[in-house]
Amino acid sequence: MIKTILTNPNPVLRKTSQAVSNFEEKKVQETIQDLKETLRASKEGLGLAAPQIGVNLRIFALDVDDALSIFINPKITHFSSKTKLYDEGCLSVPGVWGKVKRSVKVVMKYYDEKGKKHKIKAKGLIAQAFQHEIDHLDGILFIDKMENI
Ligand code: QAP
Ligand code: CO
Repeated sequence: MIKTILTNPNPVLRKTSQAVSNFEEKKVQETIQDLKETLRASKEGLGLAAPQIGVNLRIFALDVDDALSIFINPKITHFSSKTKLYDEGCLSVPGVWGKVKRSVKVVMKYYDEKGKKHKIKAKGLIAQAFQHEIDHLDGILFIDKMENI
């Protein structure tokens, strides 16, 4: 189902999300479907995390180059010391864009929607998006980190 995207301020966006323990659980599979449908419907959206649709589970979706992927229990295992100020926005903070300091490269472990384990390296926009979406799972919004320049 297409869900309403929660906007700041909403306490659900500030909670620490729980790790998925059972991938077969109905709530988990429903959330995955809802993230896909809601992100596709948003058109301008690049990423969407479960708390943004009212579910405090550690799941997010990314839609890059017309490929929508699901990331479950993501954990960044390496942040490059090289950082950059990236332009960033968020569907939960509509109309606001600003600069956020992010690592240029990351290594991230996660599970896909079938429960298969992955470890991937990312740089640039994808690395930025991973960091932004994992922040959502920890109750952090990009405006908390935005620099005044
Ligand atoms: C996070 O953000 C992100 O304010 C995903 O009016 C952002 O999809 C990762 C959006 C930038 C990397 C780079 C925000 C659309 C979408 C708005 C989004 C808006 C329309 C933000
Ligand atoms: Co966001």
